[in-house]
Amino acid sequence: KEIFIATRNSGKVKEFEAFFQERGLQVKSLLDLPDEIDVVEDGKTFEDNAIKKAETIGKRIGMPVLADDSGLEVDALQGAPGIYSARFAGPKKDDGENNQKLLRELENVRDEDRTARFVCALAIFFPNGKVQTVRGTCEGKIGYELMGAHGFGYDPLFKIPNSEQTMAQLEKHEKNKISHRAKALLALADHWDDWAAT
Ligand code: ITT
Repeated sequence: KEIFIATRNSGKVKEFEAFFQERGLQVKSLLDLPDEIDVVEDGKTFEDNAIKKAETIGKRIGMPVLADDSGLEVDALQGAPGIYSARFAGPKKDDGENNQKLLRELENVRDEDRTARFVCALAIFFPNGKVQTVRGTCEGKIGYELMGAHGFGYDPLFKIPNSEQTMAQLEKHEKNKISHRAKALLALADHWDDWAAT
């Protein structure tokens, strides 16, 4: 059995694989499809964008599709970069440039004011047209330097509460116990039987 994830982000794909393989499902994603299907992420919330990705791809391929819209909310930046996390430093910029921009913006912010959270909204599209969403969050603080080589995105700057470690210093299976994505996936698993039956 397969589950299709409407993402091109290989960091996300690896985390979904860890979750679904344990449950006997094989993960397919946009990275496995040759043609370029473009989804414009112009929603106002993580949920809006996740729904748009799941629906657009789901209607094309006619099977259940899961989509993830996620990002980092930094309190000292009034919730930025938020839904713009992937393109914080600009449309063609990479994770490294996004992290450098975040460090610059927080240059004069002291440790106690560097609180932040990761947010993950998942949308699941069913071939009967129904869409459902769940959300998971993970609280932390933005560090002063990049630490760790695991994970992706802002993980090397995201310090876990009551720990000296960043998310990128955790092994994948450890991140997958505490992350925003893991929490959203557990919420999805709670609802799955009900939603799949309707
Ligand atoms: P898809 O739309 O194809 O799924 P994307 O990378 O564009 O890929 P988003 O629009 O949801 O996905 O942007 C999410 C960004 O938020 C991502 O590029 C990271 O910079 C950041 N992010 C999300 N989850 C993260 C995590 O677990 N660890 C670190 N950064 C994360």
